[in-house]
Amino acid sequence: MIRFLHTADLHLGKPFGRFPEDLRGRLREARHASIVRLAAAARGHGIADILVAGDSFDTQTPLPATLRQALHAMAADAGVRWWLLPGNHDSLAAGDLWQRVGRDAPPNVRLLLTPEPVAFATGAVLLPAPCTQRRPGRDLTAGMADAATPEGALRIGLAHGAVQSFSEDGNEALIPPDRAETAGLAFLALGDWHGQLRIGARCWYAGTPEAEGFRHAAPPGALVVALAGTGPEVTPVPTGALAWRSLALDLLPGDGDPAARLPGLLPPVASRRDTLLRVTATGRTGLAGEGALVRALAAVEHDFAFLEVDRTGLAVEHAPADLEHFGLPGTALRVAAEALRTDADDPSLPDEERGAALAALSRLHAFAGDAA
Ligand SMILES: [Mn+2]
Repeated sequence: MIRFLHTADLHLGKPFGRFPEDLRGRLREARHASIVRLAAAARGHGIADILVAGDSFDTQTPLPATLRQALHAMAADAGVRWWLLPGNHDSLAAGDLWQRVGRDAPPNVRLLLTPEPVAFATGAVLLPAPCTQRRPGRDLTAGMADAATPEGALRIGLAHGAVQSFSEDGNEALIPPDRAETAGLAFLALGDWHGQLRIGARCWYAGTPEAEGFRHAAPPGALVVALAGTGPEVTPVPTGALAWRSLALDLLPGDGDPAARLPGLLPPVASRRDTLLRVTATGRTGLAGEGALVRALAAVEHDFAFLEVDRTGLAVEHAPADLEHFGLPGTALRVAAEALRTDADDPSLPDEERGAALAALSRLHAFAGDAA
């Protein structure tokens, strides 16, 4: 039986510019370490071949250290063979990149730089469709149907690109979702989509081996593909070192202290250093509830590799009784709070100003709580 590990979109050297400086280094390092984790996953399943369906590198001009250290990591386990396909980020237009890889690659790294069939194993042939440039503008898998392979050989396609367009005008560059069937492929290993996705029984996106956002629900990993007589058996195996978790917190006024629910929802303390967490608070709450939530999140913020709180869907309401919180009438805090409350309620003011007044009132509420 033919078995291999299908991965894609390692994006080695990705800068992760939207994250804080020190976290960027950890995210880049995790991408590099995914080489070791993929090799270990292959080993663990008794697999000798790893197919990378494009975008091994994030740019056409990776730093020399990114490139050399990646090749050294691949060389570390000589019992595993790596098959690298140029994707849209590291297309054949990056001539210098592929020249450097060709010069420095260890014997267990094979490059798929031409759309010619390549002997893969006894009875199996690879049909690579390397990206010629960032936007090739045509379906590079079109030639797979006509590719001549030995009688009875299993045909395994590798390609990088979209099967579905979200733009209105038709896109001729799309890979047809039934390409595996129309080209007589036992399996079509795709890259480009960064989440793990099954297109058909014989066609999958592997997704990135390490997550890069909160978007994809499936845990990042690679696919163990076994080509049996009845069709491929595809088994996802997790490879992510860092966990990206989303936490939804829906608040209702009068549901007591919403912050009290938080500890039960957070991941275990020991895993937090390797967790990036996004908390999305929605619903409605009072000033006290909001303040308690802000304090509860601030108390755990530094446990995590990253904590992002989205409160745009949370409506904060204030009540007359809230004013008691700011001290006696006539005192400085109380006067400031009353002025902000008046502005927050003033229908003649633009929404933006009313929102700013409410936000300031809520900050002042938290401050008064700390000062008390
Ligand atoms: Mn990609």
